[in-house]
Amino acid sequence: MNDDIILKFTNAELLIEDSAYKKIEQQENSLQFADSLIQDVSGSKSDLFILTGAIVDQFLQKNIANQIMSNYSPENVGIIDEEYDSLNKGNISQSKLLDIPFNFEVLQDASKKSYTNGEIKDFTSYFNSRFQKLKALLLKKPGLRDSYPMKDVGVRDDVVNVIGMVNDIRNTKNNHKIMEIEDETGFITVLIHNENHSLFEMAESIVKDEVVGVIGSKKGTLVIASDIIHPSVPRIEEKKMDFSAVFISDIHIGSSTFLDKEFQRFIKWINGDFGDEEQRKIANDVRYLVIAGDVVDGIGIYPHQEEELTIKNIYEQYEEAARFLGDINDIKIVIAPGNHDASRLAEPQPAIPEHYAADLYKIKNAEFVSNPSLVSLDGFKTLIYHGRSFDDIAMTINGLSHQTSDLIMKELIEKRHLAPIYGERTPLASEFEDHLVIDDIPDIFHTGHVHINAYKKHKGIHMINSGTFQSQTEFQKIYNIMPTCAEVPVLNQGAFKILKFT
Ligand code: D5M
Ligand code: FE
Ligand code: ZN
Repeated sequence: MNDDIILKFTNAELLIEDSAYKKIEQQENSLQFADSLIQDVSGSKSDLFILTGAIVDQFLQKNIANQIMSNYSPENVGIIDEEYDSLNKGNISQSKLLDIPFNFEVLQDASKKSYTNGEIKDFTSYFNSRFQKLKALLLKKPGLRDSYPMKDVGVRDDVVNVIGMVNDIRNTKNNHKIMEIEDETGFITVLIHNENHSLFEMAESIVKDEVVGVIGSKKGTLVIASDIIHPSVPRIEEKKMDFSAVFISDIHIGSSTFLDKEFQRFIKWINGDFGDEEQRKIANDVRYLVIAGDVVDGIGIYPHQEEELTIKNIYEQYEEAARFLGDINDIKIVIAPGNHDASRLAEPQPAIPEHYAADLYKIKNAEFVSNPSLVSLDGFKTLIYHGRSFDDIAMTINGLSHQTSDLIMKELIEKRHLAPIYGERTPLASEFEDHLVIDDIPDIFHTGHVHINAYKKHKGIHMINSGTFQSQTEFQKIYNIMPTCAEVPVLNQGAFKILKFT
């Protein structure tokens, strides 16, 4: 690698992906090119820390477009437009329905962004990406603007002010908390005293591998925390919603506990053919149906699953799903995978592969996205995540459970990460970039997986967990999980409603 190029990006505090590096190196005057690229990305408002190949491409295209525009003259205007259009095609809404003006856009999708080559260095890159993204968010917090590298904690006399990833957090014998955090330069041990009641209570929900800011004072080799700061979100301005969107997940088609009749009723309702006048009125302005994973029950997901399957073939399960969803008229259907679907299990899960779900892909108004993904529904940014990490959070944080997924969602929003705990039940792919960081603040956060409805508005964000169309399974009986079946959350012109199909 050309060290001068790398140095420029290091100085600008930008990580650079291999593919981006190669593209830059190919440029005629690569160092100058690197300078103008750095200037361009530093001027943009986004929180960018990893320079991807795609960003270099965009920059290249923008430069070509600028050149074309600077050649503008009345005689060649037609050609300019044509060239300019073709340059910008990638950014245009991905709506397949040209006759109905859906304003649908996929804003973030990890399906085709897997850079993993299986080497250990990817694992380091993954954590580095997580750390850099979250650190940049924390650096914007007033209390952390003066934070400094951890290696300096030992040599400075002033207030400790650092940002680090949590290596470990545990209770001491005297019921204080000890937390070890690290950054690129070192690590420190932080004591959270139980007499600092509010801080101690807040620290109950800190988990391994999240990134926090710590303000405190030194006492020997320890740092006594006076404040711990999460990346968090500001209160968002709520927009006026003049349409309705329906949120479901965990349909589990193919399972003997799939609620066939109830799902049929739901499909009839969404088409305006079922329910009382009020319910039909709601159906009438539904423009979007979002499905947050576990469309089918899958095969080989848990031991002896075949005994609980009525459709024992994955292709046929998706064919059945297509028979139901194919009946839906004039509504855009956004489909993300869950842990029962035929996608890679490690998150981010790419969209359900067409190979397994050919008939679903034939539905003209269906869109397939990754888990997680961010889409825009007529301007409403919707973060879709199946919710596998809820198992880890419910197991780790006292007071949180599958029944309180709204509180779990709030924790994830405040931590700005969808699956902070590494190495428990949620398999995370060791990608170059951490796609589970919540970079962009959504208007709607939709999850599933726990099979229990929940709703809360947090700082203006609608947080919705959609229940299930599967009755209680043998597994859920053992864990005493009582699912909410066939009760469907709807954002009806901005108001949260639940429609029952039982
Ligand atoms: O998840 C169905 C339900 O089972 C949901 O409430 C989560 C719970 N579940 C699933 N896997 C686990 C593990 N490993 N531990 C605890 N609870 C779990 P589904 O994804 O539909 O199988
Ligand atoms: Fe499920
Ligand atoms: Zn699930």
